[in-house]
Amino acid sequence: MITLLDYGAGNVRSVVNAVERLGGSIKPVERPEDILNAEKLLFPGVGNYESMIRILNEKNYIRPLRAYLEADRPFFGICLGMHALFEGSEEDLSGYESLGIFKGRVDRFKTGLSVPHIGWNGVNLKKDSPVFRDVDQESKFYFVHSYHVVPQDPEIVLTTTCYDYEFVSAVQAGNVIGTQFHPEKSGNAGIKLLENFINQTDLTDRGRIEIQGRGLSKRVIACLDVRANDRGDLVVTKGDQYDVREKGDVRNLGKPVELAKRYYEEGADEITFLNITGFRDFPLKDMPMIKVLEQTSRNVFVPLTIGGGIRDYTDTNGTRYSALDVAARYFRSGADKISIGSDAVYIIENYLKTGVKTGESSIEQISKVYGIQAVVISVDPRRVYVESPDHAPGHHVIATRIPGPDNEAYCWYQCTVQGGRTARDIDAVTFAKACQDLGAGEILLNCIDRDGTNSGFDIELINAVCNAVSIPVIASSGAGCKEHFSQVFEQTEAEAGLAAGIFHRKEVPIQEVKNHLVQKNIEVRNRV
Ligand code: 1PR
Repeated sequence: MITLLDYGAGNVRSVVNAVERLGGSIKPVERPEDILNAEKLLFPGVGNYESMIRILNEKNYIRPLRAYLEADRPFFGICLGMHALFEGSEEDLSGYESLGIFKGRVDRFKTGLSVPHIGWNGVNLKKDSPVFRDVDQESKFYFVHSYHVVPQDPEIVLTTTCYDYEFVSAVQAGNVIGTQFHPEKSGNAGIKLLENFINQTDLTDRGRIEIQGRGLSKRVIACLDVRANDRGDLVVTKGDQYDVREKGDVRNLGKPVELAKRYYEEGADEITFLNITGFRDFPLKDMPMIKVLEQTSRNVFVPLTIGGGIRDYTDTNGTRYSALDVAARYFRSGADKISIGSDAVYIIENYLKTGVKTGESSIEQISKVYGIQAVVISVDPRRVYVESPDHAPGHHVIATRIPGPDNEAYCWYQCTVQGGRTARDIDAVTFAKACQDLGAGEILLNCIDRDGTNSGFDIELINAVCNAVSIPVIASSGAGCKEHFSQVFEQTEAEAGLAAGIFHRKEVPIQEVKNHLVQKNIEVRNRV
């Protein structure tokens, strides 16, 4: 029996699914005494340290948790669940009592690389631990965090990982284990770690060893645009420059849950669902995407992003739902990240007018509770050609190598909303910078001109946005062959390449993309 410490802001569904897939059974902590009665305690932590430590104090969990840990009882903390073992975090200004089991603190990354550190990275094993038994040393694990632990005692370091510098990515002292990465989202390697924790009776490490891992991988993401067709069936569709209809019908490329499982098994590093009519339907009405997430997260153990319709709503009865309510429902159903599209454009337009961070926007509210790493902004820009930069005052204009219809040598990228239907007077570079300001963790950079064309990613657009932000950028739209992925990773700082059509139409298997990237010496996660 595994006792699960869920403080209400973690994506515990994936952890539950992983443990149940291993034949384990889960009992949630409901009262402080459940902690001391636990045989083995699993603490998945996602989001914001301050919220987590406040909730642990409010629920009177700190003392029983400290007693359990000081008795060296079997414990596995994930991400924030590991941070909680230390004396405090730079992320926490509240001054709430922390567990202080390990001497040391939690610091924000000090690096010129993108923060949060999102993606698949290797680990350097420092101790021979039963937890890593039969785990392929070439394995990569999924990280999504802006802070990392800084232990005072080197003896507790179980693994380190390299991201600009070597940071501690897992700790172990006796039966107390913590990992920065998410084993429940790290494919078979992660599942094996959890299996070792569940099945081993004696977890204590066997002393020092030295095994070197490899660096952060570029991510290959499969994207499923989802909507109801004219008969009301939920299908995976695909636009051609956002037009999803073919001979009058909504293109039907398959069922969301089945396709997502296939892509996971083919080696996709993440799966993104976009509910493309979300801007007009109320996602919690008949909750189509909720069921898709619940079913998908039972068999897919890599990060799931859900977008479409993340905004405030008032339903037909006049009941108001905030974007945070919608996001919370998605997180509880198995999502790891949410993606905000149209609402983000409206938010940024207001923010740029006033320069004031109200704390009320969906971007700020969701990142405050779930952490910036859980908030993706999906932007849908299109090229607007101009004779000179003077013809686009207030916009970020680039000199383009792809001249316009009237041979214009300049262009800017205009943001759109409602699935590209309405253009807004704001450019994608200015927009992306402001989104980062408000707490977005990642930019999903679509491109209407390239969407569905198989003509390759818009390298100029991606470079313009990557040069403007320090958070990860996902290149999207236009992938037509495996070479388009090596091109975008060689010519831009994009940390991920996303595609839809070539995967749905089975033109290029994901594994073929990865094998090609390996041949081009581009770091990828090649063991699923
Ligand atoms: O505005 O918060 O409700 O979010 C709506 C979301 O749905 C946005 O993220 C928007 O990008 C997306 N969306 C809305 N309408 C469409 C459409 O196609 N009619 N999809 C749409 C946009 C972008 C990617 C696509 C890549 C790769 N699709 O999902 O998969 O461009 O395509 P490719 O590899 O086939 O070229 P809100």
